[in-house]
Amino acid sequence: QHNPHWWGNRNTIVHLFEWKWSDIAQECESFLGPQGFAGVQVSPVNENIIAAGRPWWERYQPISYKLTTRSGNEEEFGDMVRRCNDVGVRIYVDVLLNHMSGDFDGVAVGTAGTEAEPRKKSFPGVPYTAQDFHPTCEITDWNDRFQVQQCELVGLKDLDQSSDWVRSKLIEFLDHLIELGVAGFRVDAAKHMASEDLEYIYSSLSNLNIDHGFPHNSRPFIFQEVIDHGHETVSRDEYKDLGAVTEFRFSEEIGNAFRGNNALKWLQSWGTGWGFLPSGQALTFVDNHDNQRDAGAVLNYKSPRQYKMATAFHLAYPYGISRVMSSFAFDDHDTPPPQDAQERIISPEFDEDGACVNGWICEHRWRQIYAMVGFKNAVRDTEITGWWDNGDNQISFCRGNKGFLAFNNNLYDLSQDLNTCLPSGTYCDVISGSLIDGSCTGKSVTVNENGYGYIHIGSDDFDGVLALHVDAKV
Ligand code: QV4
Repeated sequence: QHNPHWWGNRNTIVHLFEWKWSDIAQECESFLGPQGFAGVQVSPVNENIIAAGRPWWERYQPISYKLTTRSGNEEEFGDMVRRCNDVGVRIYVDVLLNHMSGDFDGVAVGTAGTEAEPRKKSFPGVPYTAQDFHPTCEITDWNDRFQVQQCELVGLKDLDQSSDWVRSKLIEFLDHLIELGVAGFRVDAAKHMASEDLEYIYSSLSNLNIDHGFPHNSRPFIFQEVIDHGHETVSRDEYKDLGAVTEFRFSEEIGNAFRGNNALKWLQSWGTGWGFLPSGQALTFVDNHDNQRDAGAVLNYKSPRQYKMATAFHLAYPYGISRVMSSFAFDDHDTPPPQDAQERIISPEFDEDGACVNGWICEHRWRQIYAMVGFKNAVRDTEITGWWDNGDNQISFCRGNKGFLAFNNNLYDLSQDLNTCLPSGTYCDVISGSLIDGSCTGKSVTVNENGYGYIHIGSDDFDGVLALHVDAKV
């Protein structure tokens, strides 16, 4: 279940973290479809606990499988899926199969109004009772398989996926989403569930809904959240044949490289050469909604120059199933999404350039990022050729004869003739500008009959990357 069921030549997923369904529907029609995005990962869709201050993470504490959250209700969800599919943008849902909510004093009331008593492991909205869960214990040793898979991740009531009842409820929930037209799932905390149980669940799911344009016998796309830094007892390799797996080493290493901790020249062997999963099994990202909040090597929107360079490399180098993060501004781990005085999530608003203004960051609307989504579509099915580097932090490469990228992460200019592998002509650098009505608003590069062009990226240019492709020829 590794096929993401992309439409046409599209090949990038965006995570619209905490967005409302009606806003995503609108975004599919007005932005994502036109810009060639392949799909959207949406926040959890099922009913969750209500935590004080409404932190984003309350959505990782399920109360039932009713489809009502702060992002909207079932009707709005169904409408979104249909409208996005209609413009060739797939929907992937973040699903919580590992657990229900953590402790809550007394009776909790969820976002759909359902009552539960998490302390007693009583969730009548499903229904689940104590016997559907593993006995309570704490994960203290992350290299102890039993603890990782049968104890409680941060105190979240740990479902027993080997039980027929639990399996049937999870399959029913996922099948309901398939019926509504989704293309697949991000499986949260997959590492905390035995791979045999997941295999049973995945293989029991319905085929995708043909009324939403999926071919007969299409299997749901699965990508599993397994954090494996390379030395874990429960490893990514146990899950990779069931579906794609999040490749966290990619995120850490790309951050290291573009922060300058590792010379860009080493990226020539990027991918499996770095010990990453085979390309078709790896879900890749510069940052995700968890590690963007941690200090460390991982880059996020707060370091925009390096972040844009890392994202350009991510989308230009043919490795992995790419996902772009779209965040809201945060100060700390608990910052809620943009919300009003009644704690309702607010809709993104845009300035005249299309950038988000009211607390939403919308990295996917940064020109340098959506232009690279277009680049990736334009060069699809080509290989890396013509690698060049200066032995340090200046690199360039071609994607067949369809695209060319150059990066300068040195403190001096990159100025020289380089092989772009492109047919002769003048190309618009889609990073510094756009091709509008046949003229380029940024840098242009003239390529001669031998495929060479003069490339300049000043060390103090606004962006440290330049990108040319055949769909942006002046
Ligand atoms: C607190 C204490 C615990 C204690 C518990 C007892 O910290 O030590 O056992 O109370 O009641 C929130 C709070 C957390 C609190 C917990 C339970 O932050 O302090 O525990 O609720 O009340 C998200 C957030 C968590 C949040 C959780 C549930 O990141 O902070 O916890 O949602 O709301 C590992 C896993 C990996 C996981 C990653 C974060 O291998 O699978 O940790 N990633 C996924 C998601 C992530 C999500 C979860 C899993 C849980 O990507 O966003 O956690 O669904 O690496």
